[in-house]
Amino acid sequence: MCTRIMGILNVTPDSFSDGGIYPTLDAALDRARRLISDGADIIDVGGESTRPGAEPVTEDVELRRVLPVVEALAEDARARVSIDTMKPGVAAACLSAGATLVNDVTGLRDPKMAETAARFGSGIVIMHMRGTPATMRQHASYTDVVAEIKTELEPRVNLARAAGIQEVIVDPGLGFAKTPAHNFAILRRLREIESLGCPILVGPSRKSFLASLPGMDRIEDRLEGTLAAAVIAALNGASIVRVHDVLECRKALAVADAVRRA
Ligand code: HH2
Repeated sequence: MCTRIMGILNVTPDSFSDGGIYPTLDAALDRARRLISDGADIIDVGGESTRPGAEPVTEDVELRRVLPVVEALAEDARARVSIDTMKPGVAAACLSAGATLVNDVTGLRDPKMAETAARFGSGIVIMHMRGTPATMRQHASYTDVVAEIKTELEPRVNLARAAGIQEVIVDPGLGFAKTPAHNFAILRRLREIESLGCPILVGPSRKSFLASLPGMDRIEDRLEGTLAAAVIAALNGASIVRVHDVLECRKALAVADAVRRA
């Protein structure tokens, strides 16, 4: 069994770690090809940053950023294309351009999203978040973080299934309305989320919860921490990890996968 890797491709000016790095279609496609040759199974294309305090963008702006990339990548067909969006209109355009997975950080808050994914026969990633990227920090208060995430994800999973979506993936949403301590507890207790009956995706990559540990203040110093978190997630039941550093993660996960098989 191999843990799958979702490689991150943010075509935004303001993403927290790779914003503005791929300003042209060619630069974005070069990056995507690199992620694929490094071992990404899925490319997750995002056109709106979700970092705390990021400015929301209109559907038109988001589509102008992501659609040409999705079209070109879907044609290439060496990796599956996922669209990271909370807007059903963006999802629909990208699914008709060849994406086969919708990554919704609001976890189907807009009811049209489930209907859209079902209509195109696409998979869905239902991520846990409270509030919005602008307000989520105020909502990072739990009595039992893992139990509450499960309780809040369950109706969304049921909604997706009722809409007829076959492939439903859940994600506890590291860094979204969570303190560093919550994120560590989620990684330790990830298996408890398995009872939802869905594959689990985890996104630890370069995130600020790692900065609560020594030597990881700067984003560029978070690779080792990201790999440790990815390995722990894989050993605790994650089927997919979402990362920027695909080659390094592929090697780290090869060890985790070998240990799981041994
Ligand atoms: N994290 C981010 C964005 N999308 N999707 C899922 N399913 N899980 C995550 O943990 C997740 C996500 C935030 O990271 P990034 O894309 O690097 O930054 P930004 O939102 O600033 O573009």
